[in-house]
Amino acid sequence: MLAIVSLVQGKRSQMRCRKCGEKAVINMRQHKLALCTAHFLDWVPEQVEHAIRRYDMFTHHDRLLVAVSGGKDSLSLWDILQRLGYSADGLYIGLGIDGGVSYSVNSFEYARSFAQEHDLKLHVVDIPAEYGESIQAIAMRTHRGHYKPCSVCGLTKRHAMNRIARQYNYSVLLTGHNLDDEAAILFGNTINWLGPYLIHQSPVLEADKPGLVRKVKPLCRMYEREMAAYALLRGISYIHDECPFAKDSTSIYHKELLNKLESDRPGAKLNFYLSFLRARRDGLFSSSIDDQAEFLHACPECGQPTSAPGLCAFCRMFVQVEDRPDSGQLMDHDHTQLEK
Ligand code: Q46
Ligand code: ZN
Ligand code: ZN
Repeated sequence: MLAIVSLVQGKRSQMRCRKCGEKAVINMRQHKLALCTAHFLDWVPEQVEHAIRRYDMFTHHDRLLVAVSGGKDSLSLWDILQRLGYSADGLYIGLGIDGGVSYSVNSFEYARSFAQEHDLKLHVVDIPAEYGESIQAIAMRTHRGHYKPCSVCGLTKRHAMNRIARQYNYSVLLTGHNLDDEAAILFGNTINWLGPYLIHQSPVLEADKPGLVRKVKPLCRMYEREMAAYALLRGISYIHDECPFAKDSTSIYHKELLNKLESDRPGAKLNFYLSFLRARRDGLFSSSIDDQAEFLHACPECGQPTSAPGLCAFCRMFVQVEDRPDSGQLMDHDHTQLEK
């Protein structure tokens, strides 16, 4: 409970729930809203439902697949979906990451336990078992990412998510990206003026090309701090260790910068992201630079859609031999190169 108390900012002892007057457990300065445990646990699903409807993400008739990593965001999202009455299955992708903390082994255990406790279906893709190599080994062999396997990891996860969603006829794939993730991605894309990535950053990535599954981010308006409080207050067990390769990453540095801004100006992160979505909706980012995404064809090896000539970027990793220059700059079909 100490961790929750520390989430309350400002005049801690006097903070009262705006809805019932009981002692508040969290103060969200960005919303000028303090809430007690019960009202906070009601408020979070209401916010998520609002985002689902606001961005037309899915309905109760869709077949939903949630990508779960064993972390607080994706497990909380799965929990919220149950509470909102959506039925959703899970997908865990084992990457074979150890990093001295048995990261993949432990994160799988949290995802598996959650599914078991709630009697939910969990698909598991074990990359080392299926492809014979961990993502670290692939990164070393192909020289993608200069000993940091994030480029290989992102490509592998996107490939596996789309493959399983298609194979089992899910209509929507959900990820647990929260507002802090989205704001950090947006910040990175903006300071580098990565036009194609800006065009495609959205709470919803439409399945607008054959072979692509619709992807949505129902937590895109939820602060990371709110999701941490939700997981703790709901008693959700999740992996607290970050992936060992997340350390010193650019996206964490961008998150820290945005948190400094947020602490001086509560709501700055949300405003940055929502203003971007409004500008994007109003056509500020022209689609004329989006030509690369127009010509998708089925990869001859795996059948997944790709804009690369010949094999898709994922399959190319397995025919790639030593000293090939880094091909990580090739754009994947969903333009999420900078995402986690
Ligand atoms: S899991 Fe994969 Fe992240 Fe680890 S290897 Fe990098 S991209 S940091 S979200
Ligand atoms: Zn209350
Ligand atoms: Zn392929």
